[in-house]
Amino acid sequence: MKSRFREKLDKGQPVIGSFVKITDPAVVEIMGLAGLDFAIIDMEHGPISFETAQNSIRSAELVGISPIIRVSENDPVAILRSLDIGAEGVEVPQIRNAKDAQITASSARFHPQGDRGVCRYVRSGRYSSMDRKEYFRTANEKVITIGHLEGIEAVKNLDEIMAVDGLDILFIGPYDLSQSVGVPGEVDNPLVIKQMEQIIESAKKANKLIGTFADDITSAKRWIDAGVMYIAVSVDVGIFYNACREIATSLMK
Ligand code: 3PY
Ligand code: MG
Repeated sequence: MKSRFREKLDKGQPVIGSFVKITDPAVVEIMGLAGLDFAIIDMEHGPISFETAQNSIRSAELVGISPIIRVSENDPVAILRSLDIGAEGVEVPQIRNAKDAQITASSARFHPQGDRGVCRYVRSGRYSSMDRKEYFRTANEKVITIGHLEGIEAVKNLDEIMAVDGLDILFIGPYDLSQSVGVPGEVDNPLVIKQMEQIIESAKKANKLIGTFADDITSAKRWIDAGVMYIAVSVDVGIFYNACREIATSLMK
């Protein structure tokens, strides 16, 4: 069965989610109950381990939100472990060239599309209770691969990265990109915006799906209008901080 995430993208509708750094699986569950399409369980930044991520994936499945793991680096083992514990997709930092993109694409799929390490005694293979052929076939069909373009090298090599089959979504990381153009953290700086707009235009011409991160709803709307189809809006800790801050500033003299 297709996830809501897949159905929306197939219909040409953008998918909306957020990053998760809090270790309690309730956070992903709440995001699902609120109607978000995906949760990116962040193992690049923050304290989340595979053991914790596995429980967050279980809670994602309870409420129909797609669990994506952002791995710490473009490492085939990190990618296969994320998929083995049940993530629907992997999001990989710092894709710089076609070789990086190829590593991500093939590490996430079994033969003949890739060389993902093979074990069916894991959660994604229902601990060996699933029919073998069915497991290897459906795993390749379902998986979503997302590669971060977040440095000038990636921008220079955009055409060769886009030519790699099997990288489903190209995700612009505005924060790392801002550092790469010399203005760390200034995600609204025209230097960053220009790079982002150029990547989006080239990707649209090549019929590639684009994703990005937005700090808030206003910025998310801007990128959706520009054609971004996978948009991560803020981070659990930031959302919680803003809500607490609003209570404090609204009610305290
Ligand atoms: C970045 O902006 O660099 C990211 O990785 C996502 O926010
Ligand atoms: Mg980044």
